[in-house]
Amino acid sequence: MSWTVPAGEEISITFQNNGSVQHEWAVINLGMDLSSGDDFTEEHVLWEIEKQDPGVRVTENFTFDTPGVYQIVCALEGHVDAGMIASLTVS
Ligand SMILES: [Cu+2]
Repeated sequence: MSWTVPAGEEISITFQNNGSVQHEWAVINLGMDLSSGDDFTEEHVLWEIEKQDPGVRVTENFTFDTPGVYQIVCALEGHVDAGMIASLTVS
């Protein structure tokens, strides 16, 4: 999955957890891409919608100042390795 958003403009991101366990939506800093969940530390995170319970829908706003391709992950244990990894292009 991938998304594209403009740099320098506040955007709204709506996160809805349709799963049966908690999930999150974390934006990884440019140049710090993860290859597996084992690599993850909080220092990797530029910004995140923190973990949410099943059925929860939240909307938060954020402004990406720097163009680039950002990795998006759910960094809960085992979730990156289960395929919860995506990309967000800021242009
Ligand atoms: Cu997850």
